[in-house]
Amino acid sequence: YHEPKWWKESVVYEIYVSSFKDSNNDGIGDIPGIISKLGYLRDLGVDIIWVSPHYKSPQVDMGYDVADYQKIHEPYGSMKDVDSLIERTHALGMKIIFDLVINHSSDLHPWFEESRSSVDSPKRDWYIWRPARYDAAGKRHAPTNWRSNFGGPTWSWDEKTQQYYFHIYAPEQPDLNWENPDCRRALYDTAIRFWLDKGIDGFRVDTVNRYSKRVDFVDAPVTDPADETQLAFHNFTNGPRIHEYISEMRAVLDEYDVFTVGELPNTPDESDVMRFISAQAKQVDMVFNFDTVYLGQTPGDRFRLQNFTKKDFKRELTKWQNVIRDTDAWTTVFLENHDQGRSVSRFLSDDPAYRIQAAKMLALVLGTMTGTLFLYQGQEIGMVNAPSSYPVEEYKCIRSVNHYNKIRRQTGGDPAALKEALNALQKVARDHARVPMQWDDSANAGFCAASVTPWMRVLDSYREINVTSQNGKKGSVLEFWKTVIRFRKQYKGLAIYGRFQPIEQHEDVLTFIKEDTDGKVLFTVANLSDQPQRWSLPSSYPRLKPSNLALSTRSQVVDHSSLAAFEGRVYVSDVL
Ligand code: TEU
Ligand code: CA
Repeated sequence: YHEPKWWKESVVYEIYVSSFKDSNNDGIGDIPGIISKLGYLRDLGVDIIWVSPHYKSPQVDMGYDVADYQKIHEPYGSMKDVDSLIERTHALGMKIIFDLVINHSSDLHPWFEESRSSVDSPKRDWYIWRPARYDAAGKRHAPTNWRSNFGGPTWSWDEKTQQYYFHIYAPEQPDLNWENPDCRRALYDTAIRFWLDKGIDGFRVDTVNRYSKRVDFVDAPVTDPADETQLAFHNFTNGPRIHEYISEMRAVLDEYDVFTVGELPNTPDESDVMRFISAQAKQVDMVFNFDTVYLGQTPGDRFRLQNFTKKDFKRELTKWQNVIRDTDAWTTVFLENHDQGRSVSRFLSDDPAYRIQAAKMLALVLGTMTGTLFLYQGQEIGMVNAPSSYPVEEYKCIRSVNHYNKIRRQTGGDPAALKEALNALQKVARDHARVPMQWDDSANAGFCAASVTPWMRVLDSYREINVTSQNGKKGSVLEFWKTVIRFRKQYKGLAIYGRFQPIEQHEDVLTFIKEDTDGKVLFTVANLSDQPQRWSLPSSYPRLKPSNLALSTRSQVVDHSSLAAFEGRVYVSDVL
């Protein structure tokens, strides 16, 4: 049903530059560090590497605040290093994509410095400026009551020119004004063409649905009277001109043979999503939907945790499989990235008794789903969240720090409230994905020399969870991922392109069928719980037999009707 394309069949691996591998022992990962690990990635079965923002940046939001689209963040290396990264990746038969962050820039980008210099600046209109509002008492207020994504208002006051500028994220990340065609053209040239001319193979497009805002700037309804700002992402997500802008950008990308994956926050609605991913609409080739990773979080307040069930997890995990099934649209398969806690900790269990089984079971499930498969560094070895004993000072992400400080301010430092805040960080902070990669069991986990202090503390779990101890070791998470990736490619007609059919057997067990055009069948069964469960091969698919076992998270399968805690299996009708 889905037209085959190289980027649909590829396994993409996200590299978070600052935490992947430090080559020169300054405690910060770098481009030469990535180059030194390309062989490892190829052996894992990776086809495409996605490099997190490596551009010049003051790093208020870890490089998602770009100060120059054509310069390299100095601690990461030089332009020569990046050129050779591209060349070496291609020489090993892999492709490479960069992160495209053009909804906003850094406040230190020369464009913003020019824009803020005077109301008459030729670049004034490249950012979003509005006058203040004044109440009856003459007190100054922001143009709207909208809340930004990292907490606090979406507007910051500029003393010099006596106006507010708009920012969805931190005040140091002013939004570019996409309404201005000169600004758009400058972005296409400096941020897109410049890198595609160097031969990269596409982009991961940051917050692709936020370029167009409502420009009438009306207040959001007051849902949180205690707060000075209100939940307002509807006003700056999927705005009125969004598809016009993306079409224009797509025409630039189509000058090259590349692919794009867009990030689609706050867009649960199927028809909204289809407008981005249907092949006919020619917007982006696929998007990241966050339905699964939002589980347990409250919209607009990530750290207000809620309970969720295995049933919820199954529903969200399979949502887009069902939606795209009979369409020309394509999707992504992922559970981790640099903004999320570790999947094993978030959705299953990182108890040492279970975490290996759980990580392998997720590999098997993701590996048989339709969509382009994305892995995040460390996921392939089953890395887990920092433990609850991890002190709050170790959390570095702007979002985590802002949240904790807000609770401290609001409660006057109430110990119970702070404990709850720390508990939320331990579950869903972005920091868990940003700690150094665990390469071996030497001090600092082989990320940097033992004598160096890495920019983020290495998790103590590196002693048990690291690449060296798993590489070549039968039964390890890493070897299992290699097996799953090989399997996925060998059986791509089923695992990648097969028609998805959910089968419901038990609340805590995920079961689904994939069928190809020749009538071959794949069956995935996965126990999401820490209890043994019963299951059966679906009788409506008589071609499936116990002897068709193709993949299993355990070395020995004794019983074809029960599963141990977190066990998973795949059966394929023509495997004998
Ligand atoms: O994130 C976009 C974004 O809006 C996230 O807050 C998203 O809603 C959330 O991660 C889903 O759980 C991107 C980058 O991935 C992030 O690292 C940046 O901080 C952000 O853009 C700003 O550039
Ligand atoms: Ca370094």
